[in-house]
Amino acid sequence: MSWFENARFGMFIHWGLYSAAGGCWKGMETPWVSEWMMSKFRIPRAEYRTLASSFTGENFDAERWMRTIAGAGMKYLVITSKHHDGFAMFDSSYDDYNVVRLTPFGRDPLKELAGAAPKYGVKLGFYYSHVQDWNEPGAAGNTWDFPQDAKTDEAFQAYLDGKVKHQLRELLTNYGDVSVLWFDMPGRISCEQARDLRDFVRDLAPRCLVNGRLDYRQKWDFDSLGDNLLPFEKCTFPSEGCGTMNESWGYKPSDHHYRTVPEILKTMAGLVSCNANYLLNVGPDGMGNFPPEACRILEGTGEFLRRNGEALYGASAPPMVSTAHLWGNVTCRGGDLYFWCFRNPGRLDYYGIRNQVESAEIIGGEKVPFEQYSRDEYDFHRLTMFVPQTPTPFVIRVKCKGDIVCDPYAYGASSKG
Ligand code: FHN
Repeated sequence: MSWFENARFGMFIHWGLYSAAGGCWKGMETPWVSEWMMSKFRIPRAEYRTLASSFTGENFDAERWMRTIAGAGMKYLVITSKHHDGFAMFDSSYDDYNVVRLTPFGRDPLKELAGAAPKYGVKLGFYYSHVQDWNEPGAAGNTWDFPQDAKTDEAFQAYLDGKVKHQLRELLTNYGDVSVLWFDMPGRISCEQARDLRDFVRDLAPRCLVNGRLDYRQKWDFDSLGDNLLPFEKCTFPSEGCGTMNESWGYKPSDHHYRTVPEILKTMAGLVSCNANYLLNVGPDGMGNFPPEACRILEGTGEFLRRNGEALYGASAPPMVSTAHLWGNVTCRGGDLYFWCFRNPGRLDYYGIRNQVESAEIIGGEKVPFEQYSRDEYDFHRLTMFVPQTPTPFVIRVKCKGDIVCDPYAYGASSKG
């Protein structure tokens, strides 16, 4: 798990046939996320597959994607190898319903990404929709082509033993080191079926991590938090939160609800200060372009992390109970505390540190004057920082003598700000 817990920041990519449609079907636009278009419009599978002819991928360049990912400060990538529509974004011998056989693009993007990833120090993971598959009669989801009463336990098991295992074997044997298998929407899977899939993955790729959405009754290798949710307390198990930059996971050109860079950084801080990774989604279009708004956000995170990365990589929640404050969040690495400030509190009081504080400074900026006050008989310790005017967001590094020793139940911090 150590690479995963050090990495803290990864890219999620939703890329599939739906990317070529951008949420529109026969002049109608889905009000929902674009990758659910087939289900929301109950598009017959025979018609949906015609979308393949407009998936050109002509601007796809694995090296460019990897440069963007690494440049944004991300350490791993999880890309849809098969989303709920059942379309394989890799060369699968299971059937022709895949990107190589059916689209004018005709290439295997996962192969090209697997080739480029090591050069950029990016670990590769595959999203795989294991229960929903709208192209298969025995899988969950498609009740417009296949009657619900045909979805028997036997049919579902046959789907798992057939398509799912066949394709997982391909993914885990043809693409070098796969670091994560990211399952989603476990729905009807039983404990035994989930365990069997996990064992299947372990046998083929012992080091590949499996996320908690394999089956919600267990957390598996790491817990997948809810979409676009922040934990409200520290995670005690390796965890990851995933989120969108706008609303849709798949490409949807009409969705301009992009968060700002400080908002994205605030989500990042909210997650890592609770011990969770951040998997941030991009939905490229059918030609393989990242939306320009997404590129601007990724440049912004990269720029921030080139300066402040020490507050993120290998960092975790501080030992204090509270990690979230009105001005921002606190992370910790060894004897250093990092105060991610999204508004300047002016005077910042932080309670509970028993160590002697050696220095406080804005990373890449000014020193922060501070004083410590304690009443040992009450185990009362307060660090007061007088934060100079500086543009937000910024991070204050507080160096303590030795590893942090604290009164974990101290308030953590309060401030006038
Ligand atoms: O239904 C999917 C959705 O399309 C998207 O893939 C997200 C990403 O976490 N997962 C499901 C909903 O939770």
